[in-house]
Amino acid sequence: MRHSFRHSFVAALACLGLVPPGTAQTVVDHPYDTGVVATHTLHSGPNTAFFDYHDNGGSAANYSNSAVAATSVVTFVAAPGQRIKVTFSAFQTETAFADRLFVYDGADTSALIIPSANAAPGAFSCAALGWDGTLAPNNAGANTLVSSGNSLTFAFCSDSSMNFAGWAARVEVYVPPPPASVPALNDPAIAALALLLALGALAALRRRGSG
Ligand SMILES: [Ca+2]
Repeated sequence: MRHSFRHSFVAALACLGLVPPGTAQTVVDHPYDTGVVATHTLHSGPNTAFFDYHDNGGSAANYSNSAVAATSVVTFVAAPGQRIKVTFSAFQTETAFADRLFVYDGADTSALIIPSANAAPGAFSCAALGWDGTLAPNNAGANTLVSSGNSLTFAFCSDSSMNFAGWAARVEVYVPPPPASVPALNDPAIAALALLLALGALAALRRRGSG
């Protein structure tokens, strides 16, 4: 009884759009200096599954100091032909000497970087083009990344002091928006065309009447 009530309650929330339609495959915490690229593959099909992706401290703790970008790497992969969307719900790293999340549009860190506007901030810092502060990585609207292919790679760098809450993001298969709909009749261009057609028809009727 209790279970069925809970099930109904969740279903009702889902109808209201308050909970996601899919279920997280698993929680992915960013690797910390493991030296091994962690690869996570999304199940095929939109909204069937997603990853909850966090910094190495998970959802509750700050990220660790002294993360080395070269050995703290994770790659997300979707089925061939699909793309990946990442939506950040939280993002906070140090800016003073910059702890940075790097994003690469491909299967490893040799892929094209999705750059921030950040330059390298100093001797104790991480490299340029990584994302820091409270501006979450994005290339498709605020807080949102979309890959051009079927994989996306993240690397994280932090210096030896000062750490913050890090990030929380959802990683899922990208669902492209539907193609543009038929233009509405109130579209000015369509209205002008309709007017021209009507005038033409009127002129033809007049010619027929006078001929
Ligand atoms: Ca730091």
